[in-house]
Amino acid sequence: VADYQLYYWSGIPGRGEPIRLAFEEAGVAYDDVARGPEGNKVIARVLAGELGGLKPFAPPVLKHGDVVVSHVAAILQYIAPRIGMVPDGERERAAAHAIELTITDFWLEMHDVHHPIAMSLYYEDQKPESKRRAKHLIEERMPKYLGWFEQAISGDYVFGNTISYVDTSLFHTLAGVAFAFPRASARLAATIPKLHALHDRVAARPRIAAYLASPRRTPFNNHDVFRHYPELDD
Ligand SMILES: N[C@@H](CCC(=O)N[C@@H](CS)C(=O)NCC(=O)O)C(=O)O
Repeated sequence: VADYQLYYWSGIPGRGEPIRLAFEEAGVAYDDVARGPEGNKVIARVLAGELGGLKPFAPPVLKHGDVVVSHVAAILQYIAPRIGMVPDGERERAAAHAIELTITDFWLEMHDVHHPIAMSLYYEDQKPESKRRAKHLIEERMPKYLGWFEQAISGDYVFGNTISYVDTSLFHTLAGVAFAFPRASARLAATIPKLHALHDRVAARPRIAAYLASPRRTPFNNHDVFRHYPELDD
């Protein structure tokens, strides 16, 4: 049993992936509990409050000793200093958290494009609204978010030459955008060269490359935040 227990749906990378990537790059062991024998049933128990402390609203949830944390950005903020995935300075740590929270906001918009009316309805039941929203996402929101991430990169990585959890999260974000909107993403590429270079640099790091080639990495699919519906990508 590892010191860190991650509770997140198996079958999708989803919002578990930024946390997995931080552990993988750090070379720190974690248990991906729902990928164990009990499968996704364990998530219902966690959401019912079984781990103690504050009952989580939604996964991902991380348990470390008697500490239970939910929300991607809060989990990363908690683990990063312990696993060496954020610089020491208070300014850098505050900036890292702000960037991760902005990634969270962007992911919600990437989700809401295929669920613009309700999460409880199928995409097929909200296609005209999705199409309308996709135009604004592609033309306004994607350039704004990705352009903002671009200007936050100060060197090879966000914090100069030191990799942090923000870089592994941006890597996965850019990969998700390319999966969901390959055409829009190709058109935007020239405006975000540093983000693309960062993506490739993260992918080539030995531990990340080994992870990506392993069965621990679940491919993107259409049950996830990032979904590929070609009709939205015009
Ligand atoms: N802000 C949260 C969002 C968590 C979230 O939306 N989780 C999804 C699964 S990926 C969920 O179960 N949502 C249920 C709901 O919103 O009712 C985070 O960053 O972790």
